[in-house]
Formats: sequence, C-alpha cells, structure tokens
Amino acid sequence: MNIEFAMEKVKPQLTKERYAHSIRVAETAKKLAHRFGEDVSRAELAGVLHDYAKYRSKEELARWIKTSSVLPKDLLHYHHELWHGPVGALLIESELGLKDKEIHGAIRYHTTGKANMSKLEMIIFLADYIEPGRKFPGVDEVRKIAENDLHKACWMALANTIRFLIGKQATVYPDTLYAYNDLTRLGY
Ligand code: DGI
Ligand code: FE
Ligand code: FE
Ligand code: FE
Repeated sequence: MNIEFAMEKVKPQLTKERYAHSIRVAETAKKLAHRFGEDVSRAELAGVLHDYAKYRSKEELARWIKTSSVLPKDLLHYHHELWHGPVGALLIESELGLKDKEIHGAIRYHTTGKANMSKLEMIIFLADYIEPGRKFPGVDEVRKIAENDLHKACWMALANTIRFLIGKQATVYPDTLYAYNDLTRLGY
C-alpha cells in the first residue's frame, strides 16, 4: 500500500486535529525507523494508519471485539479508549486490504504496548507518545532518550503512563504492565 492511498483513506475517518496528529506520528516514526534500523516506509504507513478506528462508536468497537476470533474479550472490561488500536488492526485489513502482519501488530498494540514488542511496535508506540504535538508531563525527557535508546524511551513512556493512570485511580490493562515488566527485566 502506498502512503498517498493510506492518507486518502484515513483522512475522512478522523477529525482535522487527529489527522494532523497521525501525520506527525508518521513523520516521527520515519525518523525513529531510520535511527534504529527499521523499514522506513512501513513505519510511515503504520504511523498514518494507527488511529484509523479512533472515531468509531463504542458500540461498533465493542461489536468487533465480541465477534473477532483474534481479539481478547477482556478488552471489554477495560476503558473503551483501549479498543481503537486492536479494532483498527482488523479494519485496515478488512476495509483497506492491508495484509502486513507487522503493521497489524504495531497498530494493535500502539496504546498499551505488550511484552516482547517488535522494533516496529516499539517505534509506533513511542512515536504516538513523543510526536511534537504531545504535551504529557515528562515527554521532553522521553524525547531526549529517544535520540539514542529505543527500549529505554519506551520504558519511560510506559512508566509515565502507568503513573498517570494510577494517579487518576484508573485500571491498567495487563499488556501495559507486561510491557513495562518486560523492559524493566531487560534493565532499562
Ligand atoms: O489515540 P491517541 O490519543 O493518539 O493515544 P493512545 O492510543 O495512546 O491513547 C492514549 C490514552 O490511553 C491515554 O488517555 C492513556 C490511555 N491508556 C494507555 N494505556 C492504558 C490506558 N488506559 C487504561 N485504562 N489502561 C491502560 O493500560
Ligand atoms: Fe491511539
Ligand atoms: Fe495516536
Ligand atoms: Fe536499547
């Protein structure tokens, strides 16, 4: 799939602001891919597509999770903000015909991360967190580390996210904890 086709398909799915965010994620992902030795066009494509399902209704997202044989049902017991990644991974195949399994993984796990992330999965997870429009507390420090250590930058983003969720007494999806534990065990 070429990038122009992906952009044309994504644009009507999103608000203007969310589309601009997706373009910034794609640009950031390209830089990270170049820096850490990943396929640059694949990273760009995954970046443009990562929030494809963001504005589907809660009802539609839940329906896809309930009827899918690959998505875990436990998602339904967590915040609906976590549903657009896994469902987006399905929809880019069924609606856009994109069959690239690595891109599916990167989109599926872009919000939570998971244990044993591939390089592309880490790049999209991190690009979504550090793209220049983001203003999370601590994001500048993560941007700095992302200049030379992909694993450590992901670990910091996960730790910040978990702190943020605990701070508002929200539940933390298991994959987010598995991602954090995995990178912590690796020594980051
Ligand atoms: O779609 P975006 O806004 O670009 O970003 P995203 O897909 O990373 O979603 C970010 C939101 O998801 C943010 O409000 C924090 C939340 N989030 C991330 N991990 C978890 C989580 N929420 C819960 N409940 N549990 C998690 O593990
Ligand atoms: Fe998202
Ligand atoms: Fe995003
Ligand atoms: Fe590293």
